[in-house]
Amino acid sequence: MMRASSFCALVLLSMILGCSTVAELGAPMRTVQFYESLARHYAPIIHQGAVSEQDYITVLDFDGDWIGNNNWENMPYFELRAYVYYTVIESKTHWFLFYSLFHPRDYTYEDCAISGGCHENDLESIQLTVEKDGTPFGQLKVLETLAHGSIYLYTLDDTAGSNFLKIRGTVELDEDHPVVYVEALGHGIYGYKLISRIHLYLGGVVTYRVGEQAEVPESTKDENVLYELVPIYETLWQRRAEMGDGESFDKPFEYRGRILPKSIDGENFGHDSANTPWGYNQATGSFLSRGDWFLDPAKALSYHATFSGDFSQEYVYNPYLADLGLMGE
Ligand SMILES: [Ca+2]
Ligand SMILES: [Ca+2]
Ligand SMILES: [Ca+2]
Ligand SMILES: [Ca+2]
Repeated sequence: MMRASSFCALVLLSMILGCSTVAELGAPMRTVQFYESLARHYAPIIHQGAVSEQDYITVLDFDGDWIGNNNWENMPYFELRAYVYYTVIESKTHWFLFYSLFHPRDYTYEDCAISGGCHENDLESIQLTVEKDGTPFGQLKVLETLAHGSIYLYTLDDTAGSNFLKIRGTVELDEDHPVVYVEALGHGIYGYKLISRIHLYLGGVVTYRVGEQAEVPESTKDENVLYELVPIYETLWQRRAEMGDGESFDKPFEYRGRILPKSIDGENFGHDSANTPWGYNQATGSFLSRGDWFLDPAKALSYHATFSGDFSQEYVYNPYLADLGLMGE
């Protein structure tokens, strides 16, 4: 995987070669490094329900290729090293930190051949909204977690409130790291502890924390596994044009006149069933559209929640809208 040091070297090389880089989009090197340290500062502590190794988090290319539809088959033959995808987008008043958890399989306790509930690849995500208050890492205001068809909203105090989404609870923090709970099997993410029959009687919990290396859990009860952060912009986003059976992604959709894949390519027990980070359609109501949660988070959060104080929808740094030619539109 590409580490921060090699990423910075790549940015530097790209600048020398005159390629389009994040540096040209108004983010000098120190800013890219800052965004990584911000993402690390708030990186979630993940309590992952685990019935089997199929519940371990990893990267889309865990099997050494970027083909989506061989991941179900390859899962048993490769180490499931722990990674969490992330990105940071900045408005005039807030930072939006998006983290995605990937599993090669979404499965059921019953046999997948008869349950009808399984599919190849699985990506569930969270988003943090952090107010820029003049301190180095600002103030966390809101945690949102994705679980299947819904987005759940959690706050810290009354400086953020409900809007399209109801408040589901208070963000649980360990220092500045929000604590999240991920289901075994289907991998929905919640901000509160899950009580499920399967967790209690059949499985364990793997606890993941951000670190400098990507570890493999020793068992489904491993309480101390480190994960490495992987930038979405440098990995998944760069492959967004690779769509179709046998590619990384599939299911094109139109986002403000641009074509993007809404799914990771897959075919076991259902076609192209896992979303891309920019392909979610949950909690859109009558105001948002598919993709806004990731691509235009200031718009999405202004609809999902309310915030005391200024909440700007003007971006200082949004390389995704910039790449799509949609900044300022
Ligand atoms: Ca693959
Ligand atoms: Ca397959
Ligand atoms: Ca899932
Ligand atoms: Ca497909």
